[in-house]
Amino acid sequence: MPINLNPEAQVALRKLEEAETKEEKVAAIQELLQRMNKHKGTEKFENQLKKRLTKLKAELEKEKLRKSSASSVFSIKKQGAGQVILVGLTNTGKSAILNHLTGAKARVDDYPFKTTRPEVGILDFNSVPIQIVEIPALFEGFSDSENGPQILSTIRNADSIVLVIDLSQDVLEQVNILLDELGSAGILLNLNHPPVEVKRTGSGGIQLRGAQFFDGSPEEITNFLNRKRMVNVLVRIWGKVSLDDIELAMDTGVLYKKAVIVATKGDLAGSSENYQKLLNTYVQRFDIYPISVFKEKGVEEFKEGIFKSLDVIRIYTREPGNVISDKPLIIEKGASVEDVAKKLHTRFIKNFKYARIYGKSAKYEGERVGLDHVLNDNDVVQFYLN
Ligand SMILES: Nc1nc2c(ncn2[C@@H]2O[C@H](COP(=O)(O)OP(=O)(O)O)[C@@H](O)[C@H]2O)c(=O)[nH]1
Ligand SMILES: [Mg+2]
Repeated sequence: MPINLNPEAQVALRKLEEAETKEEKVAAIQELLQRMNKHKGTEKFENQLKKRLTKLKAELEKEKLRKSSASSVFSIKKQGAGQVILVGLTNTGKSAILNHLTGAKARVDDYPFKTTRPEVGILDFNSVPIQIVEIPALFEGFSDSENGPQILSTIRNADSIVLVIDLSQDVLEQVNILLDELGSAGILLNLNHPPVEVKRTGSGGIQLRGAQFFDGSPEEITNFLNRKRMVNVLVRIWGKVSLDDIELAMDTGVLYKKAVIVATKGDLAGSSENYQKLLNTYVQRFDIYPISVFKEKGVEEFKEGIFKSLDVIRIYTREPGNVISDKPLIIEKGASVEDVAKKLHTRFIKNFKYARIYGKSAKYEGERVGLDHVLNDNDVVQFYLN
């Protein structure tokens, strides 16, 4: 802190020290710069402040881009039961997949980077419409390229991601590039949120719950939070975590997405060896579907995989005496009878007597259940109302 700071500026400086969000920091720096009596002795400090302001504004801008998915040619309105984005390097067969699954007419050829705008189609998966989107190919350094941030924000908005890996090329390098580029946009695939929550409380100092799960001493956490000037926080830990995990959990810009891998061009020479390599490294983390669009191999399994990646279930409904709906209701995994009722009509809740279930979640066909019964994929729910 520079000496000879006028009292007004000192007040502003205190505000800056207490500022928590980037917006608050920007406002505080601007106020400080305005209120500060400038002279030789404050020059260096002034420059530091300006630099910090520029950096903060740039970061805010980037965050805004990340969050905004509206008003860009790269933002795609969702349709159907879910939006699935095909992400891969150029020439890996994305357009061929999109066309084959949906009947879209994206250009397929050997010329690189020919898909420059998102291409969209609807896959009809046993009467469940699923939106498939091909975005322009990724490459190393993509996140810093002209349309990179917008396209990455499109990916952030997706319900699930398909990594398209060409089996006739170096498979591990492809996955590495894709994971790197997505990671630098804060998109993490098939990873769980670390088992820790850090919440600001406004009072009460630093409270630590579940410290026994932390792989270090509680003081390390306290020191870390102090360095971040976080004074009143509740840290809840419910599984093994490191300091890095805690920092990751505090980053609201990080998104955890579901993803599968489709391994393309399985008809080409060398594809089996490359498929093995892919399995050896990634089978734990990703479901991997080898296909050949040319030979129409593996496509049905891949469609199932796409559906599975959406974490939704199909529920068929029927009112007593009525026939079963032919189009399923699509609802998130783990949904209960109550969630289904809510989707149908308020009277299904208000006048609910009980429901009968036919399908995997029923102990026996036609089991009588209440609103809190948890459903399975393909269950039939029959409502009985007052
Ligand atoms: N052998 C083989 N080639 C394919 C297959 N799918 C696509 N290709 C070829 O791979 C090249 C790139 O395909 P395209 O779908 O345009 O790739 P994109 O750039 O990822 O959209 C084209 O020459 C396609 O004919 C496949 O299943 N087998
Ligand atoms: Mg293409």
